[in-house]
Amino acid sequence: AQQTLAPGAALLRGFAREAGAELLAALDGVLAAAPLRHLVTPGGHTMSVATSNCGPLGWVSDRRGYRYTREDPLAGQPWPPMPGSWRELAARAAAEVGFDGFVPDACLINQYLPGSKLSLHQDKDENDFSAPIVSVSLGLPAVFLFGTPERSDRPQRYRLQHGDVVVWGGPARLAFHGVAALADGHHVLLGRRRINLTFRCAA
Ligand code: MD5
Ligand code: FE
Repeated sequence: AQQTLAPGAALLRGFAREAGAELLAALDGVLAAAPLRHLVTPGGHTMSVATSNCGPLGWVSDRRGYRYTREDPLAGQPWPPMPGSWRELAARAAAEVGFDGFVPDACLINQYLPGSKLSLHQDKDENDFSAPIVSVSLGLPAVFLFGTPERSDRPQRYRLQHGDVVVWGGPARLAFHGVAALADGHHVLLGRRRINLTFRCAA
């Protein structure tokens, strides 16, 4: 079942539910090579969400700005490879809503603990806005805030649960969005955590 949140934004409820445990089996290895860290924004705020990356390119932020890099600045090494099971799941989800041949070159990993949030923002550090972004929610549920390309428009709220996948493309690609402070809880596979994987074509 596919729910259209807005033109270009498709919610595939439970699309990654069956693969969830297999996706998570690859997570520890990725994070051992590229540990989660709290990035600092150009404005000097430390993000409450902890992030890492895998794949050829990874998204980073520091006082100098936001950008994609080939190396993890923490490890001084290339980002770890994107697990095949992750890339395939993302490609299947994209194809399900008409984006055939989606080959992401970046996977951003966001970890939310109770209280972590992501303020309203646009994703515009990628070079090609015609490619979609695929987002996979795992662990604790979160309230996703989904606005429009206009910052002042009041966002709609959607509860995203373990296994939910959203494909953002077309006119939704530059919508303002964020995640409300994570409520405490317990998930059988992830405990007190929410993990979001976002697959992108950054180059
Ligand atoms: C998250 N992450 O739940 C979200 C999922 C980020 C981020 O926002 O930048 O790391 S990705 C949601 C997304 C991506 C691209 C477009 C839109 C939403 N949108 O149009 O709303 O950690
Ligand atoms: Fe975003």
